[in-house]
Amino acid sequence: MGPIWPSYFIDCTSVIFMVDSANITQISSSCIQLLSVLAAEPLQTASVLVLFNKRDLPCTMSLGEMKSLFRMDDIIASAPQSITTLELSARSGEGLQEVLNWLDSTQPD
Ligand SMILES: Nc1nc2c(ncn2[C@@H]2O[C@H](COP(=O)(O)OP(=O)(O)OP(=O)(O)O)[C@@H](O)[C@H]2O)c(=O)[nH]1
Ligand SMILES: [Mg+2]
Repeated sequence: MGPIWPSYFIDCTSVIFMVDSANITQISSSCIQLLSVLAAEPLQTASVLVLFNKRDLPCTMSLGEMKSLFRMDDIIASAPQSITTLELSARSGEGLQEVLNWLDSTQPD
């Protein structure tokens, strides 16, 4: 669905970019998609959450390994946006509270 994402960028103040961390074969394309989202003109001042999902499944890499494959430190250092990374299991709900806290913190008072 990546090609139609830009139709939703206008007036967008927060972005949650969800990565399927159980799908190793999609990691490089996911990283490229993330870079194109971060480069989009309407999103230059958005708050961005990169969310590594499906952390309940076995055989997934550690969050540190995922972030290293994404070159997340370089991305955070060079992107104009404020970027947060969190891990989640949408199935078990583990990590969900941190996501809600992040969402709450990005809303204007
Ligand atoms: N184990 C687990 N399954 C999840 C989690 N989040 C979503 N799913 C399941 O993942 C399936 C949806 O596939 P996704 O890969 O998330 O969705 P998608 O990328 O739009 O679909 P594909 O193109 O098939 O990959 C559903 O069966 C969900 O129940 C999670 O945190 N843990
Ligand atoms: Mg998928």
